[in-house]
Amino acid sequence: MSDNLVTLIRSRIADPSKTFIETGDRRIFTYGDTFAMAGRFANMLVGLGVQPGDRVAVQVDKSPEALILYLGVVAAGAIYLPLNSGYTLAELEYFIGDAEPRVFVCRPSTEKDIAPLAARLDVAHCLTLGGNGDGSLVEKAKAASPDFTEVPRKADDLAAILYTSGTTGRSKGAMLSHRNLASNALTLVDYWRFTADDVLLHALPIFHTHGLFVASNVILLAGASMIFLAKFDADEVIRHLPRATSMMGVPTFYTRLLQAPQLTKDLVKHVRLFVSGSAPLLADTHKEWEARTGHRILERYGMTETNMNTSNPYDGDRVAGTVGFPLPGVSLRVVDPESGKPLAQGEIGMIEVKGPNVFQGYWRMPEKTAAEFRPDGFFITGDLGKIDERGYVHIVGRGKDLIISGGYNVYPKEVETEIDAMPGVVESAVIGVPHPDFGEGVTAVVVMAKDARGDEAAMLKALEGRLAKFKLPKRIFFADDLPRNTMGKVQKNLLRDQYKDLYRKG
Ligand code: MCA
Ligand code: AMP
Repeated sequence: MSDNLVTLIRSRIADPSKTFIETGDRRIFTYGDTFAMAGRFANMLVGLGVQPGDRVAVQVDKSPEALILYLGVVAAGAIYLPLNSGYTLAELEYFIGDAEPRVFVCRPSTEKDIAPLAARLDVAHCLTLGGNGDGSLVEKAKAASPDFTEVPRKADDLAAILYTSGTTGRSKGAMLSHRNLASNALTLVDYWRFTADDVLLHALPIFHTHGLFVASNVILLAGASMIFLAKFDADEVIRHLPRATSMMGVPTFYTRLLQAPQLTKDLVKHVRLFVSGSAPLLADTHKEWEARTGHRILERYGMTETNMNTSNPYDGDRVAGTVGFPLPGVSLRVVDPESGKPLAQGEIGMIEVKGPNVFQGYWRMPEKTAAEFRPDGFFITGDLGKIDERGYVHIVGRGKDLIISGGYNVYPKEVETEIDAMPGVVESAVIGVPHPDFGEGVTAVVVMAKDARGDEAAMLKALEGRLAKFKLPKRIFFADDLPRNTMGKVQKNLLRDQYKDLYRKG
């Protein structure tokens, strides 16, 4: 029997006339339309020579067609490789070189830059897909048959690769199998009680785990519907909330919506579930949301490498400031980061997880993969936490040098490397400090050479072509030196403390 994820999805859809996606401007895609379009994409890709295991890289704007392309790629037995639409050409060069995709799908507007890059890096085909479903991909697919039988896949075969930034600066491709995706989404359908009657308000990007696997796979496996917005816009979300039964978002969604006077109990009376994740949700936001809407946000915890690990309960107490219990089938422990020895309940240590959700390793990086697993198969998350007396998991910090800004991860090393390469720069430290909108604001402290002068605006401009916008420091400061401990290591905690009120309102 085949374990192709798309075969599983198809087996759960009873009524092809049921709406899968409705866009903000009321374009409707039924499940029948969806499978027909996915079939055309799959046939076309096979016609282009795409073989099982080949990578199909995609950097496009959010649209129903883009999500259906994911199904087409996976149905064809290929590996779907979505890329943040904000990545610059310099960033793309690395991803293409590392993943060696056979096909690259880009926006019509970026084709003139990406097509030559793709050709230089031996990508066989560069196609386009626009936010309105325009472009050469859809044009070519029109000639293909909608009927396609999914290419048989084994449970451990890869369905997707998602790049996560690396602590050393180089991004790592997390390899996710059909089983990884199917098992986690099926668990979430049950745990969060999704049924075909649900309507999810989907305002997340679809190039990361949250919007692609958590939100979309859950809806597909429940045979439910979604209102699919091109991006998060508080007014648009408020316009559509009355028809939704659920929404998933990063904390910034919730803090922004709380600023809207229209957010009332009445507006959300149809909603049964609000989920938050990807970054810590402040307990204050949780409380304020309950006071305004009557809903306790359900917070869960996941990673690109593991999909979802824990969740607050659907029925029991959703405790603010915790990420709930390990999901069924997921083993979670807290250990001493150095020795790997399990710690007593209540003690703070490294969170490690094991289960069918945990990825297959980093693409072409066997040493990095080996370094992040214990011999008994537990994956070392890099998150610090504890388990309380009721079994709730608390995330109390990060062992890894990571900033999470509006739900996007930024590894300081990557930004520091770019800054350090600039003329006159001796060294830099990039930190995250509290930010009212993004949770953490990327901030750089730079030491210039004696005869050089630091210019914040010029540096930011120079970084723009190199790094995606969400990675850019919101501010750059100059200092005579960086604080170091006796081992010579930069004490980022002191810098974080020094700049902690930088973005505070008032
Ligand atoms: C946009 N900007 C940002 C961010 N987003 N800067 C820092 N952090 C960000 N996240 C920049 C824009 O380029 C712009 O720059 C300026 O900030 C203001 O943009 P704005 O219009 O306010 O932004 P937006 O377009 O409204 O986006 C904010 C957002 C978005 C809606 C919070 O970032 C978003 O959708 N985030 C969700 C990320 C996500 O899905 N994460 C899940 C990863 P300028 O003014 O210079 O043009 S998966 C994951 O983490 C794990 C697995 C998990 O557990 O889920
Ligand atoms: P990513 O690499 O984009 O997959 O981000 C995964 C990281 O996001 C985790 O390792 C955590 O540090 C963080 N994260 C995800 N969900 C939560 C949450 N609910 N609370 C705190 N941190 C979270």
